[in-house]
Amino acid sequence: MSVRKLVEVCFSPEEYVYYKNEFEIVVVIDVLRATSAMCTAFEYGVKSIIPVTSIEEALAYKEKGYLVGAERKGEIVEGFDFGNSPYSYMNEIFRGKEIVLSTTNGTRTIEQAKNAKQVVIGSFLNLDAISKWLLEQQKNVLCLCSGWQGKFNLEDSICGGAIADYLVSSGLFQSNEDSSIAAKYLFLEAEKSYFGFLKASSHRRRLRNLNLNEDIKYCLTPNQTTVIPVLKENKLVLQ
Ligand code: 3SL
Repeated sequence: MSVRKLVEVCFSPEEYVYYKNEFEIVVVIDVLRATSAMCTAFEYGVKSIIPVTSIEEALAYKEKGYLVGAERKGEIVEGFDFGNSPYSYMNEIFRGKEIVLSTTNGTRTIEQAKNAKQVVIGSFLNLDAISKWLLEQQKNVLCLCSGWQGKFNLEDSICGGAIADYLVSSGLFQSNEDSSIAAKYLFLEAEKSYFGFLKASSHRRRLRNLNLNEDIKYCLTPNQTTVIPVLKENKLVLQ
């Protein structure tokens, strides 16, 4: 009998320390909105994205002439070209370009995971594509949720639960951790309407207060792209 691979869901980057080393592939998830924005950027022709954690690093790239996005607490940081709205990447100016992005949680999570054998970007937007690709790889997978400033969030956990459920349903993967079981039940409850299920969630509220309801709807609509961004030499590129 062949041994099944592992798929687990880690609820926040702060807990990553308890999981690292066991997993060959880490899927970084920040549904609202960093990893959704990244998937959209690749769908619209961006060549690569350099994720950076600090505003200072982002500024240094800007001074070198790069197109640079920076977001903090949902808003574009003053002086930068764009933030985290997927809609801002639906623009021909990005085609073929290497761009730079710094966000509140998403790029920080990528930084934490960067020493894993493989880091890939997941969201609802590329849910089927990434789930099928992970199944083909036959490696241990960790879905690493970005959460919000170290805390649990619903949307990333549900997306992690969706990926884990797909892999476990194949019979070729298993989950052992309670976080993964909880994520799966959240996903099963939420999948009828992610938008409805997340109505009261903290980040939906935060973004709604910034008039970003359209971004939320877009980010919660699965399978709008088949891109699989991967981290290679500290840059995200297409798989
Ligand atoms: O935290 C992040 O990386 C962002 O996705 C947050 S926001 O959606 O831009 O508010």
